[in-house]
Amino acid sequence: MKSAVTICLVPEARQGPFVFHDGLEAGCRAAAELGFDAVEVFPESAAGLPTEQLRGLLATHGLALAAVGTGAGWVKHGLSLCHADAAIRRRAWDFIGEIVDVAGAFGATAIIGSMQGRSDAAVSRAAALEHLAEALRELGGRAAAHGQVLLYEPLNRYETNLFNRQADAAEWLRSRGIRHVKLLCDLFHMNIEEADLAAALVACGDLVGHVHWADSDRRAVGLGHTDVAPVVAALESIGYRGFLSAEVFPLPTPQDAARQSLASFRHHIARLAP
Ligand code: LER
Ligand code: MN
Repeated sequence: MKSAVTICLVPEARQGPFVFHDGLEAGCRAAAELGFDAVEVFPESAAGLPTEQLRGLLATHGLALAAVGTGAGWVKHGLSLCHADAAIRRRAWDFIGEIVDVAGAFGATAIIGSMQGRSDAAVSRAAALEHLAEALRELGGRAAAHGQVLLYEPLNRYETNLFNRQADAAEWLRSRGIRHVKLLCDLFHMNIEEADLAAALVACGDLVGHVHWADSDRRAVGLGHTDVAPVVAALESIGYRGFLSAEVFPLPTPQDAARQSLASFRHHIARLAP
């Protein structure tokens, strides 16, 4: 497993659960100085990701790009894949598709989290799941053209009513035959929704594609009350080789959150212990 830390480039998401908020250069430098393997970036849009600068920073600092978030489409433009308005759904597809392409060029995945939307009075659950399935099929295929998968992230009940539990999402992906899509298992959301985090990960098996490495209070692992030892054992048991990416609040400071995230990663991934 590999370590990653989040860099947010969206001013509107400054209060969000991201460690670094002061630009790509400062974020990459801090990530590398601490010893992370990779960064995960939350850009304003595909066009808002300065790809040449990012390529240079990754090379200079020996970092990989773990994943790219798409949530700015929701935060800044109110786009979502299940919106009642077909034109807005189309814009959401396009917004995500462009990020899939830019991430794919770096050998990285794109994340669908808050862009999934929710069912409501205007969109029934059945209709919302049809919209989601159609989008995941299309965008998963687009990721596959880059040799990547697309990441779908079940969120807690306060953020979506589509899928809150990992195994429900896994079963749905399998039953619909949706390929090239894996799950982003965020330990913060899972702490709210799962009876047993480790069992949920085992049930998902090879559909686990990415992990947000966060404690129960969405601070760095070790600053809340989630017991991550069984989580790591479960990930090892299913042969997970991907990223544990710190998507947490920058508390008490960004540096502290990053340092604690990496320390907890090293503590629990024994072979990487210093
Ligand atoms: C995004 O990764 C996520 O976890 C959502 O809750 C948006 O904050
Ligand atoms: Mn997350």
